Amino acid sequence: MSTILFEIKNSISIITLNRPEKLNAFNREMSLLLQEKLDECKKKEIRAVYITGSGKAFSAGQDLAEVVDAEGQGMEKIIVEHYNPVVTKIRKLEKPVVAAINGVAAGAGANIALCCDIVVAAASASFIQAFSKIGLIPDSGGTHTLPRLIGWQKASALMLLGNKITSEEAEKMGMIYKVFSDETFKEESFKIAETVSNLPTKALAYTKQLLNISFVNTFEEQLQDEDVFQQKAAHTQDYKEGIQAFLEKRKPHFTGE
Ligand code: LHQ
Repeated sequence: MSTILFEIKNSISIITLNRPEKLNAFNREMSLLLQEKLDECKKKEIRAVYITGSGKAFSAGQDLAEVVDAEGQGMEKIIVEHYNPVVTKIRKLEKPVVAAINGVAAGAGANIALCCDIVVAAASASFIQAFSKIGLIPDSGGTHTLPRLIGWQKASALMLLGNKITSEEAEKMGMIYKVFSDETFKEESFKIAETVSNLPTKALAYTKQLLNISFVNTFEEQLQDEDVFQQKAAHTQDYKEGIQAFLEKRKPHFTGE
């Protein structure tokens, strides 16, 4: 069985982390395969990506057995070849990425989840910045993403203490978008992917790019960049359709063009 399951349903790529017996911990194969599949999502026909885990976890982060394996990848390569490319590909992908957190998300597993565009979780899921417990620092962009999501103080405490928090706590502090009951989680989380897959893909991609650069831009620079991207959005077919549908009082049919 492959460590990453990949399926395309309508225009949605479904990526499932698939090492359930290891709580979907990342080994080299899984990290490289995930990168390959994220690259496949650049194809024009894909209009949304849905990432989840198989079994009871989303991901327990790095496979710790692989780190100490003398035959395995040295520590030097893990960040540069495994995690940095994964989170960079997710942020740069010009499609909305929905992370559906079905169970525990720990270490790099948590921070990969948190860099996605919309993060939703099952009520029984949990999040742990597990790094300090094993003498490491939070990676996969966590030290950049988490304080921006929930503020410096909460991020600092969660990263230093390495406490497990429930998905409901994560929702309350703004770390994730929504929690669904375990019973409805699969259906409701997938509905979000379906919804974004039918929206104007290019406008969503521009919005994502604007959010990315807002981390470094001044307010004035951001206003200029909004102008640039708004001009681009106004040249899309979907913009024409959106306006037309509004004026004709009908539902728009967006094609991603
Ligand atoms: C695992 C793992 C795991 C292997 C559970 N590896 N087997 C970057 C740079 C370089 C190096 C290191 O890492 C990184 C990035 C990182 O991600 S660092 C953080 C790595 N992750 C962790 O430290 C989390 C370790 N796991 C846990 O703390 C617990 O397993 C959690 C809280 C995730 C889940 O707890 P439980 O639900 O009680 O499950 P469990 O602990 O019983 O685990 C079930 C099985 O999965 C067990 O195997 P076994 O053969 O005994 O059934 C674990 O050994 C295995 N497993 N995490 N990361």
